[in-house]
Amino acid sequence: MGKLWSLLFLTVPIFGIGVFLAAPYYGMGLPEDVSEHGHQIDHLWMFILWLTGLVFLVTEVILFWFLWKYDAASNRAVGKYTHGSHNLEVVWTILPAATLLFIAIYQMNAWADVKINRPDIPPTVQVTARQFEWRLRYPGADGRLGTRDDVHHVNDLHIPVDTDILVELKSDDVLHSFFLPNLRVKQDAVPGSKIPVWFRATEIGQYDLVCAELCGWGHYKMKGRLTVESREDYAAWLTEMAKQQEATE
Ligand SMILES: [Cu+2]
Repeated sequence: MGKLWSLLFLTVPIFGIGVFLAAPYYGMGLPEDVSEHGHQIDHLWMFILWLTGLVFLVTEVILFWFLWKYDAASNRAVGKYTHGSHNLEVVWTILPAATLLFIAIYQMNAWADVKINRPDIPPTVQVTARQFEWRLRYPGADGRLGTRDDVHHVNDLHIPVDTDILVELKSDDVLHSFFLPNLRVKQDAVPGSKIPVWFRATEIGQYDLVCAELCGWGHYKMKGRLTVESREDYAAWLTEMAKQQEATE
């Protein structure tokens, strides 16, 4: 009976690993990446997944082996008690520390691209998160934000393809998180701060813009849309929006 329990236990990690390996074939892997920097993020993500997956596999196999070998039914000997091993503790402290240090250094370029090396351009759009929508403000014909001809819009973010985009991110009330899964962009919107976010989309299409920070009862519906279009279509859209706005003023 004891052996049967250890086999039953073994099915859990096998099922867990199986689900992970099968997920991408059922459309449950990472969402399609349509950003210039996305492959760096995905690479780090996969690297950490494989590393932790491997550690998981090894520990589960060892755990299973001990369950199998030392089940109570076939082992009548009294257990041996120890007060720990200083050497073992040193090893299992140094190994994770070295791994974390390696990851900290290994990810530096990706971090710099996404959070430090800001493109030297004026903001493409100002995004203000509020309960529970995304307010968008584009510079009008004068190309400058914060003037009378700014174009206002809600939840429907348009950007040109293959162009550096600089978002000025704000929040009107509480913490939100500006999340473009297909662009591998996620940044908290913090009340009182203007936070720059930049990226470059490589594929024309429509994608999700969602809030990734539980921000109140309506968090679930704080959903916008990202439209990546050609530069011409984008310019035409912006002109059309400005015209509509003028007509209702
Ligand atoms: Cu939110």
